[in-house]
This record gives sequence, structure tokens and C-alpha cells, in this order.
Amino acid sequence: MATSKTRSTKAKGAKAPAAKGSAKKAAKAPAKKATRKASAPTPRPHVDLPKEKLVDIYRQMLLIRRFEERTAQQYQMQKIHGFCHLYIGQEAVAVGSVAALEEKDLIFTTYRDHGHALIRGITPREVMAELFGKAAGCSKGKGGSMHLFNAKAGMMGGNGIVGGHVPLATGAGWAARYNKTGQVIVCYMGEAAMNQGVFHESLNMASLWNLPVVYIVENNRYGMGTAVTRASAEPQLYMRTAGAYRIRGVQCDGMDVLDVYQTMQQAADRARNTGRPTFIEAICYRYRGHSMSDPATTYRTKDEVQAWRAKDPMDRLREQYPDLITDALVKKMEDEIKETVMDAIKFADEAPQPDPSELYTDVYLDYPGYPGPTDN
Ligand SMILES: Cc1ncc(C[n+]2csc(CCOP(=O)(O)OP(=O)(O)O)c2C)c(N)n1
Repeated sequence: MATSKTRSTKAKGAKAPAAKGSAKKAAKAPAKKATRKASAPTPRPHVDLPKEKLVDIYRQMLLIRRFEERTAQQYQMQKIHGFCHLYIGQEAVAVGSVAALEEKDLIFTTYRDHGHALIRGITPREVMAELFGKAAGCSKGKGGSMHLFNAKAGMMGGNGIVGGHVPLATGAGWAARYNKTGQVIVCYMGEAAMNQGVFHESLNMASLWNLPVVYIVENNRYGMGTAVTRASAEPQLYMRTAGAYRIRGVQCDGMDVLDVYQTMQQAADRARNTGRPTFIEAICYRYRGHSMSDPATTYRTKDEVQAWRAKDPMDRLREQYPDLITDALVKKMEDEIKETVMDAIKFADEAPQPDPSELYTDVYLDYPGYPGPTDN
């Protein structure tokens, strides 16, 4: 893990302890240019998770992967309309980060939100029904793929406007601080959101007011077809927030679920103990196109995709824990998850459409003493 304060070489596996003397070696290394390799490594503490939690982390990534593959199929069968952005390849970011949170914490995310919703406690049935636009969906069929929501589950919504949710999450951070709830607010975004004005306004306020918000950019290298290097003057995104807003910037390997877990755990602890925000850059990759309508063949090569697939987060976890996540266990999980996802599709297929009388419900907040739309 590298921070903008102490930049480091990348830590390897979850079990790998920091190499002794490597800090000295790094300090003696000839000063080339300011690359991450030039400075001392940050020791990476051992990730100490119970076996059940590790297995569950694997299961959650598998659920997202299989759910999304079936979603693509259902989209092609025209059961799902409108935009649909798959999360395949990025599973480790949502799963690793949510695993480090408490139930009371809240998450806000973008339109690439199926994975976040599934692991934040919205059931596969409710997510699939929402994708199908059915009344039984988590947003009553009125949100669709980009707007999965369930406040009780702490999933404060997917958002279609790039960066539009960053102020919302910042506001929730303010509420958490004001009400002393001890909550941590997590705001996921794509790297393109970092070039929006609201991102800068939000981070400025979060720092000034000591808000317990963890901003996490899922840097999957492309905003639609535009490479991050063509859109950001400083493509090492974690470097951007310390100098500008005094918000610690941290980079983690978004293809390594345990690195994400550990990075989020440290950020969440900081938020809870000091009220300070953190900015995390998770380096990851989406295997599929930007959305279902993008074949993703014009702006990147097959070799590039292959190279990232070779770092697949699920394979990686299996390699790290071969005696725990065994072939037999994975086979069992595959069967169970297939059943769950097929059940969700059947449920969504059979669920009723929303009633037209519902068109205007949940549009405005029904707040005591505040004039609603019909009172004007
Ligand atoms: C304000 C705004 N401008 C443009 C768009 C169109 N748009 C949708 S997704 C996208 C790219 C966003 O890329 P990034 O934030 O990196 O997220 P990713 O899709 O990579 O997860 C754009 C420009 C939008 N939804 N909102």
C-alpha cells in the first residue's frame, strides 16, 4: 500500500510480512525520479481474518461474478432495459471494502452498483427484480440498474450522474458527525468523477469539517473509452488530495481483496477515531465494456485485458488459501450460487410491473411540516 505521505513498494500477499531491511535498501537506492519505488515501504500488517470470513469474502465475489454474467444474458434477452453497467473484474473492491465496515455504516456509489448492492444486503431477488423494472425491486422498479437503493441496508444508492453522489455522501458524513452516530460513510466513484467540480468542493469541506468519509475511487483505467492518462494531469490519483485538501491519499491493489480490506479497515478506523476523511485509489480493471452497449474493442487491446484477467481477484485468493478455498468447496458454492441467481431471475420474471398509481410516490420526501408537491 502506498500513501501520499510514505510512498511504498507494493506489498505482496496477505500473509507476506514486510521484508526486514528493505526500508534501508530503498533509502540507499539511487534517486532516479519520484516514482513509488524510490521511497521506503510501508510495513503491511498481517491480515488476520477468521476462516469463515475469508470463505465468505470468496463467496461474495463469486456471487457478484455469476450474478453479473446472468445479468448480461438477461439483458441480451431484452428482459432488462435502459443502461446496464457490469462490475465484472472489480469485485475485490466492493467486497474487500465492505468487509471492513460495520452494519451502521453507509455506502454511496455510482451506476456500476450491482456488486455493492448485493454485498450490502439487498437480496439477489430484489436486485434482479429492480433490473427487470418490477415492483418487487429494491427501488420499486423505478430506479433500474443505475439506482439500486435500500436505506435500511445502508446502501444509499447507485447514481447515474458522474460525481453527483459525492456531495450526498459528504452530507451524510456531516450528519454522522453532527449526530455523533459513529458511522463511517463510504463514497465509491469512478476515476472520471475526480475531474468534476463537486468532487473538489466536497473534499474541501470534508477536510475542513473533519467528516468521517472514506472516498474510494475505483480506478479501472477508463472513463467510457478515455484512458485515465488522457483525462487526469496526475494519473497517480492518490497523489491529488493531500496537497490540495490535506486529505491522506492511499493507493491499494484493487485486484487483491485483502489489500482492499486492510486499506479500508485503516481508513475506517481513522474516520471513527479522529473524524478525518481518507481518499483511497483502488487500482482495478473492468473486464467488460463500459456498459452493455460497448464492445470495448476500440480503445484497448486483447492483450491488455488478458494481462488483467491474469490477476483475477478470485484466483488470487484461492492461490493464497489453497487449503481453505478448495476445489470441492468452490464447486459447492458454484452450485448454490447458480441456484440463487436462477431463483432471482424466476422471481423477477414472475413479479408484477409497478402500478401506474405509484408513479409519483417516493419522488419527494414526505416531511412533517414541509409542503409536499400536492400542497402547492
Ligand atoms: C455529469 C455526467 N457527465 C457525463 C456522463 C456520461 N458518462 C456516463 S459514465 C461516464 C464515464 C465515467 O467513468 P468513471 O467515472 O471512470 O467510471 P467507470 O465507468 O469507469 O466505473 C460518462 C462520461 C454522466 N453520466 N454524468
